[in-house]
Amino acid sequence: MNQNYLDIHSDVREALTAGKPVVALESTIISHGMPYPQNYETALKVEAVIRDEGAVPATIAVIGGRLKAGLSIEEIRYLGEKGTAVIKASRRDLPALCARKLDGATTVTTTMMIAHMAGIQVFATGGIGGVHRGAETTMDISADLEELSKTPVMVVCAGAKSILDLGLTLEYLETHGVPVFGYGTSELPAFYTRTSGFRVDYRSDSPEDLARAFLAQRDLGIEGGMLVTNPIPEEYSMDRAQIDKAIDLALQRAKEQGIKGKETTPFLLASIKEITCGKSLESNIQLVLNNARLAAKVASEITRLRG
Ligand code: PSU
Ligand code: MN
Repeated sequence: MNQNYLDIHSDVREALTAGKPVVALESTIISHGMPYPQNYETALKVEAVIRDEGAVPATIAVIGGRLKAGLSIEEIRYLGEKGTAVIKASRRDLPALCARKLDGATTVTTTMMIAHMAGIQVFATGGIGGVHRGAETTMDISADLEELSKTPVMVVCAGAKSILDLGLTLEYLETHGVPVFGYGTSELPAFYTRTSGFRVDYRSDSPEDLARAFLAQRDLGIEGGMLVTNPIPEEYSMDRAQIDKAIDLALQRAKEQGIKGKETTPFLLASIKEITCGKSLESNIQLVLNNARLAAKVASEITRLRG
């Protein structure tokens, strides 16, 4: 049984039992997505934003082989300090981590899995993984896309970075039946920028509309989740030419250094941060807070409509 491996934090358990809104958060963004101490500070700020909206945050990770839905402040600090020394845990990593009682930072994939085991339906993050550029030869496609097609969790993100092939990522999601919504936009946001030139399936202008779509997906018995893409606030969005240049340089470095497999995404993210002299970090923090706010609103609508 899942439950033999799962620890649900008491605040999260109480909220779920009382039918109150809960928002899941991932931990790879803490360990691999940002440097210490900004990662730890941001993780706490994101939780605070969710509480301000009247929902309960559940940061998810694997600690000592236990699947954790909801972490203490000490556990968040521990993951932040340990950083990239924590194993980046995707679906294929859970068996070994649980059996060997190891720590793991959950990606979008494993955060969705553990959220679902705990009974949490809404999850906020920064960016999702997708189809990498050149995937026609490398076959590097993030497990996040497969998980979205299997697990009934709504993922609120700021789109995907153009380290990926955004067109192929949308094609993959279409094939696997994952609905992609744009919040206040018809265009897929590209993380640091509000636009990408690619269209989403549906524009949505309210948390209630998103909640209704999610509930309809459940009522229809359609497996899988949905992707809500929320553009970075205008004042924090970055200059496209600057970010494109940084991405090209990062991709070139990865190629030169022969970076492969699970190292690819963290390597590219860290290189972009270095190339933009940390400018991208503030944008990254702000878009995560923005997504957490929206996710809490949608989670509240889901509980209201269901209640
Ligand atoms: N993209 C980002 N920031 C991130 C990630 C992706 O802009 O932090 C992380 C997420 O945890 C995501 C994972 O689920 O990387 C995808 O990794 P991969 O491409 O190896 O599947
Ligand atoms: Mn990959």
